[in-house]
Amino acid sequence: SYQNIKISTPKPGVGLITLNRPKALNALSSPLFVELNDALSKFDKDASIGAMVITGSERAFAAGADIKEMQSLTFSAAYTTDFIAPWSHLSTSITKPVLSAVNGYALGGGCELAMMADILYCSRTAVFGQPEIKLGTIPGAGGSQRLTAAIGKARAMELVLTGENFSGAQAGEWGLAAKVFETAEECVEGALKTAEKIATYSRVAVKAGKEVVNKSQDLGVREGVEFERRVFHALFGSRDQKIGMAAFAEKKKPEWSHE
Ligand code: CO8
Repeated sequence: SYQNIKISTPKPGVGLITLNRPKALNALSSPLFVELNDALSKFDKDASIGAMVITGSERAFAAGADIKEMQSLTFSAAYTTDFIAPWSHLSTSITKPVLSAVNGYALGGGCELAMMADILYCSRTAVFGQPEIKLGTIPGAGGSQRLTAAIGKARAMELVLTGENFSGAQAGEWGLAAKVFETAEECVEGALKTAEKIATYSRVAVKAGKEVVNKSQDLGVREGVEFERRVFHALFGSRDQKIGMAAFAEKKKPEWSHE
């Protein structure tokens, strides 16, 4: 029933969301975000799903927030309706791992959406950038913060202030992308395979793993290590820790309870 995205489950335990506004290079309009958030929540709640992948087309992951929608927006309307709020759903409410498989343009809000994912994969020829400066504005969905955390202040500042693009190959060299692929097809397949692998593990441990790594972005090292220790200790209360360690000792494959 979605108009702007497609969803499928192409591998066991994996939910795939494909952005699908080809005529607008997957520009991220408000209606698209309503659908994306709905699909993310449904997969997040679905016990058969262990991880998700967001992708676009070979030409565009997403060419940004929908400029035509924002063109006439006023400060008061943006402020009172909290215009950007729906964009936070992925990073604040989704607890299962999300991968982005980026091919073609990932500009502005498209780059920001890709960076909200827990793991970013791309093809060598993907085109990333934060070109908002050319529109008389700045990144508004976390781009300045996540890009800086991923590639360092020097490069991020240069990119945000010049609006210059960078390639998928550079994203890999700079540590923004975890893996870089030759073709779009390989990129999506690679993301699906990783998602499938993650989906085979204990949901409890995977959720905890995502949580502790993400906390490292907000906390200092000392507090982060303390947080990790608390979560690590807490996992001795899970059934899956007993199952996993018993299976190792007995040289068997663990059958996770997800409890
Ligand atoms: N918004 C709306 N429509 C878009 C967008 C966009 N971001 N990008 C492309 N389109 C549309 C074009 O208008 C065009 O439509 P039409 O056929 O009706 O004229 C169609 O998609 C195809 O695009 P082009 O003809 O321009 O295709 P080209 O291959 O010539 O160029 C580019 C591709 C280089 C990607 C070019 O389309 C472009 O520069 N797009 C805009 C990139 C950009 O500036 N993105 C940043 C947008 S601002 C932003 O994302 C701010 C995020 C902050 C948070 C937002 C909160 C809501």
